[in-house]
Parts: sequence; structure tokens; C-alpha cells
Amino acid sequence: MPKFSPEAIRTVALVGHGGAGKTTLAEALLHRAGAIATPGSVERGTTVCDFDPLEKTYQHSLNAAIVHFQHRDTRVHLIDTPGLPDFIGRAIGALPAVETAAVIINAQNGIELITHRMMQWAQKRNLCRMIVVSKIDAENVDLAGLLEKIQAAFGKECLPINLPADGGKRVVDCFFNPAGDSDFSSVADAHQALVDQVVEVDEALMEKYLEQGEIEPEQLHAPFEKALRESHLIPVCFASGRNGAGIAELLEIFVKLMPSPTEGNPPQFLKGDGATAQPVHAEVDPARHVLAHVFKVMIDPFVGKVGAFRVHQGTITRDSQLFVGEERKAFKVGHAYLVQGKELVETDALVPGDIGAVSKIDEIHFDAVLHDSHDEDHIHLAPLEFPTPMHSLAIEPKRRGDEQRISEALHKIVAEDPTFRVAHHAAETVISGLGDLHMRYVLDKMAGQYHVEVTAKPPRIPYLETITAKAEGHHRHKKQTGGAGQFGEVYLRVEPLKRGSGFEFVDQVKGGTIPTQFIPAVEKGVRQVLEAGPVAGYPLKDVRVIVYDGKHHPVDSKEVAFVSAGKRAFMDAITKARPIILEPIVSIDITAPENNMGDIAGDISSKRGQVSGTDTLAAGTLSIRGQVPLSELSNYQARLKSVTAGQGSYSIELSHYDPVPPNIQKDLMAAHAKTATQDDEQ
Ligand SMILES: Nc1nc2c(ncn2[C@@H]2O[C@H](COP(=O)(O)OP(=O)(O)OP(=O)(O)O)[C@@H](O)[C@H]2O)c(=O)[nH]1
Ligand SMILES: [Mg+2]
Repeated sequence: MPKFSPEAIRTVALVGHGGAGKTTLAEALLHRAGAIATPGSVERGTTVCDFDPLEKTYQHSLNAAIVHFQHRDTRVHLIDTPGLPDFIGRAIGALPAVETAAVIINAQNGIELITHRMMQWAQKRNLCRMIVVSKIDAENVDLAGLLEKIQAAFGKECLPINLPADGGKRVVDCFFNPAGDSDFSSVADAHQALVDQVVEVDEALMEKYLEQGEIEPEQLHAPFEKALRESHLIPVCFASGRNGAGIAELLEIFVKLMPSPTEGNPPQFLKGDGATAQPVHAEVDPARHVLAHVFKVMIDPFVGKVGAFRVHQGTITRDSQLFVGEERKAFKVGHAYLVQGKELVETDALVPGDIGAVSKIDEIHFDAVLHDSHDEDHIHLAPLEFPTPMHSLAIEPKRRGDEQRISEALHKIVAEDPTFRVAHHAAETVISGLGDLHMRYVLDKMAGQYHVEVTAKPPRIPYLETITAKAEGHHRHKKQTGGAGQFGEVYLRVEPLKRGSGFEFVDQVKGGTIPTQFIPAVEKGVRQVLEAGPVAGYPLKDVRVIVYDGKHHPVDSKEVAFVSAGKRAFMDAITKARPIILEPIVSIDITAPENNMGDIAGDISSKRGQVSGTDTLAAGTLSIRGQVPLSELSNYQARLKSVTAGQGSYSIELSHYDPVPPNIQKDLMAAHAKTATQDDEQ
């Protein structure tokens, strides 16, 4: 029998901006709950959650770390996520594993970029949310002002459930036992506001409340959960991981008020893809078939591949036979683990609500669904939305012969990281991530963990080519050399398609003028041109090719002849179809001191960009949004650093593709013509 039933399990992700105090808070909670003897510190590199050597070097969490502890009769699984924008993919990936997102706000810095983003992402995933104002012990913090700002930014549903007292040395409860004085505002008023808000979700209770004028907090459990599920209430509490204020109270809030797996919003499982996908309801029932979701993959140099998952239905034991997604063959769990930072702790059974892990299972991958019956094939979680990796580097081995090891290392890093990509184009290996720090991390990890070193330089900009008009193309391929000849003739039409629709090939040949067996050869020729880029060497997109006529020869028609004719006919059409080059335009989000606003906006305009809006974050800090061509941002990190004296940071995401101005198109075509002639000469 498992020790904890699903009702006695809580799952909480600590999310929020980098440096907000999440890892320190996790440490304080573990210590207070008796799971560790002494709290470690981020500075000394002794925390349970930041165990990766690079986390100790950077003094920031870079991965989602999983821990668990027991408080009263309840087991709490906690996920400490990274808050730096470059590593935010790991935090987003962890959201489907929990019922509650605890958004940590640094009392010193106030609301920051990732605070906003996480409030939105958590809501999109239907999580219950709470806010923890951290570092309340720090000097010169304006907690009353911050609470107002939180309500202004995220709504009047953000209500304090406790308030700081004695200058941030402790907190007073405003819900269960509202007595005593706080550093600001009235505890009784806070209590009243909470009760008023909660009863609003239950009409019968509301009537009773209006009649009686008071209602016991104990009677409010079910409506409290409902209010959390519906985002009608976002409790705000205060804490310090440093001096321990509010930590015991936070444990009580987790176990008494945050939802169990039955009380939270159900996970969004779907069966099948696209428009025909059907929602699947996971029952929080240990006796049913297993449904678990892999939200983290870690490749440990000693243990090998570890897949961390959240159980949503059924029970996983060491004897379970599980399928990974649509795999035909099941694997035997062998060892079922609970996770405590870098430690895997063997356990008998994992039930709905539990977060566990298995190791050494090759098929496991990020976002996989684990299940124990083929009836559950094709079930997956509603897709997670990650920022698109737009910071890229072209890498080359420092030592010859390292190619294979580099490729293996990259493969492992990709497996761990949903926002890291590797691509090979134009003879370059290009790695992409969310920012310069993300890129540095990958290079450091390759050197430190996998012992391979690479040189890195900016890659070519991923331009695209397309056409803007319809046109006709024709080519007759004829070769007569000695014996058998080659013959093939193709007539085709090209038409521009809507941006983003890709490529369509249509066969409208009538009367077998091109025999059916040679149509794939024509398509092959066309595709070669698409990939090679007829205008400036970049992939051609959004075009429909209609092959409608041709000629063949009973003896001399061969595949190669039609490949060549298709290729040349297509090139002929492209030159007449007013081809253009498209460039990636990115949405940029810059955080910088207010007084740099003018310089930054001017800089963006000089880069062919546009500023679309600004938000005030903490006092004196602005978030500036806009759009800029990616090609103009090659040195932007350094540029922003010099404009803001190191205070600024930014993140970019692919927005769309736009035509490049004619002068740039001319330059790109000239550069391509030059390399093409050089290649010919070689
Ligand atoms: N004064 C004070 N400092 C704190 C407190 N909690 C954390 N800090 C300090 O703030 C810094 C950041 O703390 P972390 O716990 O690493 O913050 P984090 O939210 O985990 O940051 P990321 O991992 O980058 O997302 C460290 O120097 C901590 O010592 C607190 O309650 N009070
Ligand atoms: Mg951290």
C-alpha cells in the first residue's frame, strides 16, 4: 500500500524571475519540514536543488529540480524552476506536472519580466496560482507598495493570506486565525476580503454568509479550491528563505489550502491529433490504468538517462510494464524512484499526484506519455508553447576527429532541453537557444561534461526565398552521347502561396505526355531547387508547382533526364516569377532602466525596427516591446550593455518573415553569385 493517497499529495512549482529566491525558499521549506538537517545556500553551492556544477558557477538554477517532503500527513512535491529568461523552457516544461504554480516575487525588485510571463503561462495551463513575496527580511523594501502593484498588475483576486509583522521578521495569518498586528494594513480587513472573495463562487454559501455575517474558515475549503481553480482567488503570502519568516505558514498553506490532485484543474490530455483530437480525462484513481507524463529528461554522467514524470492515473511500481507513447514494446520499471535533487530514492509505489522517475530507459523522451495498455496509445498532453530559440551560433570542432563526440553531446543536450535546437544548413552546424547565456551554458556543458571543445561564430541569417507572381517554365533535356541518349521535357507553372504554407506539387499532366512513373523525378528536380535556393542560396518556400505538359521518348526517357528537366523548368519559371528574399523579423522584449528608453527606442528605429509598447516593471525599470529584423541584432547584447551600463537585458522570439529591402536583396544575391562562381572554379 502506498503511504500517501492522492488526497494527501500536493504538487507545487516555484516559478518567477531569476534571483527571486526560489531555490533558497525550497531549501528553507525542506529544512522546516525536516527533510534536510541544515539549509544550504546558493552562494556556497550547497543547495539540494542547484546541484549541477554549472548552477554553482552561474549562481542560478539552470534546470527544473524536483524535491519532496512531508508536512503533517501530506506529501509535497516541489519543483524549483529556473527564472532567467534563457532557461525558461525548463520552467514551462515543468508546469504540467503540478496543480499549483507559486509565483515568487522578489520584494527588492518587485514585478519583473518573468513574473508577468509566468502568471500568464500558468493561467494558460489552467493551474491554480499563488504569489509568494520573498526576501521580506531585506533592507528598504516597500511591501505595502508592492502588494498594491501586484493587485494593479494581476487583479483584485490577489489577496493577502498573511501579512508581514515585526519589520519582516515574521508573518501573521489572515485566514484561519486572524489575530495580531501586521506591518501595514489590517489583518481583520484582509480576512474579510478573503472570505468575501471565496463565498462569491458559491451562491448557497453566499446567502448563508449574508444571513449570518460570519462563516468559519473550515467551512470554506471546497469554495476556496473552486476559487483557486477559476482564478477567482490568487492568495498572496510573504516569506523569507533567509530568516525563516513565513516558512512554517507556507507549509500550512500548501497542505491545507493548495489543491490535491482531485481538487486542481485536470490535466489537458488529448487522444489523436489535429481537429479530430478528443479530450481524455485522467481519473485520479490509483486502481486504474497508468497515465503518466514525462516533463523532464536528465542525462546523468553516472546514472545515464533519467526520466522524471508526474503520475496522473493508476499506480506505478517496480513491477509495472509501461509503454512510452506508441512504442510497441513495453519496458519494465525495475526501480521506481522519488526524486530529491540529484538523489533518486527508491519507492514502492507512485500514485496519482506523485512525481517520480525511472532510469536507463532509452525510449523515454521529453513530453512522452507513459501508460500500461495499448488502449492508451496516441494520448498526449495539449502541446506546450515554448519560446522559439532565436539566438544561434555556428560551431566547429577545435580538434579534428571530434565530430562524432560533438554530435553525441549535442544529441544529449537536445534531449534535456525543449528550447535548444541543432540544425545543419549550408555546411554549418548551427545551435540555437533563447539567449547568449543559454549558448554559453551549452558550450560550457560540452567542455565540462562531455570534454569536447568547439569554436563558435555567428551563423548565417536564416533567410528564405519566395515568389510574388505566377509564371511559366519550360525545359527540354536532351543528351546524345554515343549509345543511349537522355530525353525529357517539362512544362510547368508556378504560383505564390500564402506565407507559411510551404510547398505544393500538383500533377496535371494529361494523356501521359510525361509518363506517371517519371512524375516523382520531376518533383525531385523541383525539390533540389527549393532546397538549394535559386535566388541567393536560401530555401524557397510558399510556392505551388503545377506540372501540366511535357514530352518523353520511348527509349531515351530516364529518371535523370526528368530530374534535370524538372529542375531547369522550375528555375526558368522562378526567374520570371519575381522572386524575393524574406528575412526573419523577431519580437524583442527589452528590460532596461527608464532613463535609457530614448536611446533604446532610437537604436531600434535605426535598425529598421519598431517599438510597439512599453510596460513599467519595478520602479525605474521599463520593459520595451518591439519588432526588429534578426539580421540587425547580431551584436545587440554588447550594444545594449553599453547603452544601459550593463543594466539591460532582452529576449527575442520569431514573429514572422518579411521581404528584405531591395538593396539588401541585391547584396545577398551578389554574395551568393560570388560563392557560386568560386564553387564552380574549384
Ligand atoms: N535577503 C534575502 N536574500 C535572499 C533571500 N532568498 C534568497 N536570497 C538571495 O537572493 C539570491 C538569489 O536567490 P536564489 O534562491 O538563487 O534565487 P532563485 O529564484 O532560485 O534564482 P534563479 O535560480 O536564478 O531563478 C541569492 O543571493 C540568495 O542568497 C531572502 O529571503 N532574503
Ligand atoms: Mg534557483
